[in-house]
Amino acid sequence: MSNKFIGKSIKRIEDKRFTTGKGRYTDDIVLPGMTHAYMLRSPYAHARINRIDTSEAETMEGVVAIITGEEVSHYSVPCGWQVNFKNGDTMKEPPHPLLVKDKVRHVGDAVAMVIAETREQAQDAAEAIIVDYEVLPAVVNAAEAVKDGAPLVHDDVPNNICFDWEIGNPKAEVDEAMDGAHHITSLEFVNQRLSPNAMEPRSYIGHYDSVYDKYTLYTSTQNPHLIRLLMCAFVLGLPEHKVRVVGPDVGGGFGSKIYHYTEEALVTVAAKKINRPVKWTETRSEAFQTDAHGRDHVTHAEMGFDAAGKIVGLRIKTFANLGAYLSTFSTAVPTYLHGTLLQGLYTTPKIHLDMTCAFTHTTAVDAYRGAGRPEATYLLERLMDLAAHEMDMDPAELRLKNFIPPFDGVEQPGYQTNVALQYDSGNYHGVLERGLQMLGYEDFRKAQQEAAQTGKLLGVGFSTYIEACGIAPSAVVGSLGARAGLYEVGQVRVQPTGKVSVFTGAHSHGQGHETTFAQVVADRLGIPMEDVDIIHGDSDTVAFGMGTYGSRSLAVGGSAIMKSLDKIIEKGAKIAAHKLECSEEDIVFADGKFTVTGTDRSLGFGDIALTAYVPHVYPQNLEPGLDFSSFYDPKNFTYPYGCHICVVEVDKETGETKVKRFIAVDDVGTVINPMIVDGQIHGGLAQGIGQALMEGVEYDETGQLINGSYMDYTMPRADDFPMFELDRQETPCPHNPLGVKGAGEAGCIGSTPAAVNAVIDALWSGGFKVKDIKMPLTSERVWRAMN
Ligand code: MCN
Repeated sequence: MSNKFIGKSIKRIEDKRFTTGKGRYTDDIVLPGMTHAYMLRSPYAHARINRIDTSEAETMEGVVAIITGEEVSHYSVPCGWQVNFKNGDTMKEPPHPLLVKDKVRHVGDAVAMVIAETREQAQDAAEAIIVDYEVLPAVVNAAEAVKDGAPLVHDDVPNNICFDWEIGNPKAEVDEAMDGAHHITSLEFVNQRLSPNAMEPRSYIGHYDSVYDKYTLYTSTQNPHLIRLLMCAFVLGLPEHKVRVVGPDVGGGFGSKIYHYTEEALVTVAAKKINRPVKWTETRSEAFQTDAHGRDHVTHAEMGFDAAGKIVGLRIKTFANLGAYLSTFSTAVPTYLHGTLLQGLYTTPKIHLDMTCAFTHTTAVDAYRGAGRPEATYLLERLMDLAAHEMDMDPAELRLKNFIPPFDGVEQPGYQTNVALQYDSGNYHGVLERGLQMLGYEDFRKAQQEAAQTGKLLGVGFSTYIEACGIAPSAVVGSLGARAGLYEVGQVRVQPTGKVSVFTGAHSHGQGHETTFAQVVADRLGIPMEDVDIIHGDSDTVAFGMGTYGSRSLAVGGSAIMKSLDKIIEKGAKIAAHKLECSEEDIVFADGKFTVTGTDRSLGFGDIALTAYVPHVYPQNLEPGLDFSSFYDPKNFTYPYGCHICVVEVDKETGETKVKRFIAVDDVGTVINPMIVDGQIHGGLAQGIGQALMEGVEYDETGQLINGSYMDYTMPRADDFPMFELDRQETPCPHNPLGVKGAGEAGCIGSTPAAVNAVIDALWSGGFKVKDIKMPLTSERVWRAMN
């Protein structure tokens, strides 16, 4: 494979349309006869519906139809991942209706869908619907929800517990290790709820073609095929071959567009009912209220150390908030995407997580960039820096002392953790040492001491993280409760003229696949990148796919394409051997040419492509054409890791925090496009530091969402950050053909604890021995911590 494109910062092909306003998003699509829908939503977190009266609304101008819960009461959206209670009982999975008819369970729960000629007419009519609500008490916090007497979200779910769950070593062994510890650092904290804030709000169009009896759903989704499967097999019972799902250009998702949302099924049902297309696009307020949120853990964690600073045990109790209904992957996030990462980068011999997942009167919580892994990293890395303060040790040295030794996964085996996973390859010392070098650690500590003497608070925070991504191995995820496989599909169609169409089941919604996948294909075939077209996002065009999340697209989707490229080259070699009159074994393929070994006799890729479509000139036992499709299901996850270091200055008078430097040294295996990976890391860092210092969804005790707009929900902006200082280490993944690990979430996973640790370190440098400050670390909270 030549490396003309791989490893190069090729500018993103797709950016031409995005930066010139030519992207084609769902809301840009206009179909003949299209109608517009508006959702009437509950203003209360918990209320019984005594009556819904649509009579006046139905007579209003432009109204085409009004759908209420009664009409669609036979449908329910299931969860995609089954988790069992500790005792083996199946998790509680109450119905998730498309529209509520009896009881609303969070602010924004949908009560009716109004369809009209225009969106404004639909909204006007929705406002004329009378709903008689009987308001009930609500509970919004998972740790409170499980207490006796807390208001119930679902009448048949006692104490609101969806399931309890544990992972790690037997609890008694962990207790024993902790009993023998020289020092125990303990921390109670909240990993607060976040809103995903994709730039493009969710948007759907349902279309029904009565001539062909065919449905089309245009949806701003991260995985068209999965939505089709869920909708056909589990929700509406439609024949899958009669349903086309198209995910056109999608303006970001960050996890929130993985799931099958009720409105997707509703526009589909409605389109057939009225025999006209139905478009629904949410407002930004609806996005805050109804796009699945992320995080929301309440945790008590303890880490035990021996006298030399070696970790002897880790004991955790967490309450995870699932919201009012189960979203598609919500149950997997606090369990298999979180508990399995609690080994971190350390040799911790005994680990136990006790997890309780609870329903509350809030929006559903599911995967938000990082999903479970940022929560695990936050827990470990906060404990590490705090332990260093408490034991008066250096936080970098404490980590180096506890790191798993380097291993490449080839000569040295993968590292088996105590929490189920086997890491693939890594050199954890390498990333921290490089980070320290970039920081100029010794000089920083001197400067910090000098600053403290003048009353200035400088702090440094560390975070050395690992994550499991390239979400797949069907065998593994299936055994853990996934209700679908997690392979990927890649089809390579070489056209007779040698131009190449690649169909991938991955879905790009900002990640740059059209560029990076083309880099891989062009290098493998030795052709120009312009000769490669990457096609995704349409279930009628792409054979199948499992979509994009869990930083899986390159490692799993790219590997599926590689598998098909190998088949193309193998068949090409057969054709070349026939034409060059030699044995197939004597053909080598490199730089776009099939050559007879040791000679200068060769045929170009284009020549072979054309020949493949002229069957009478090559062996009769070969089928015509040059077109292969492959399913790739890896052996393991990939395990990127890295070191993030944050330097802050805290104003003693106001508590205001300024990020002065942010260093990130990440190892995402072999890098296909350094510029795109840098962009992915930058975005992730902004979101991770955003969680630490600015963001957080707040509900009051009645369940009102009190910061559901950009007036109140603080998003980080470019001028909140210094230029990020990035570097990389490349330890190839030993089990996929490209040696790549995921890069899409790394920035968001490592950065949050680094930023919080930096503020805490600044406070300690001024003599304020603070253990924790609730995120986001607003100036008020920091000031209160000091005073
Ligand atoms: N890449 C690379 N070399 C590597 C790893 C990745 O060149 N070693 C490139 C890939 O080819 C791809 C990009 O980096 O172009 C990200 O690849 P990957 O890590 O495989 O992640 P996915 O493509 O599967 O994207 C999913 C990931 C997730 S889970 C979230 S959440 C997220 C993210 O991507 N949401 C995003 N990045 C986002 N970026 C944008 N703009 N918008 C979102 O919604």
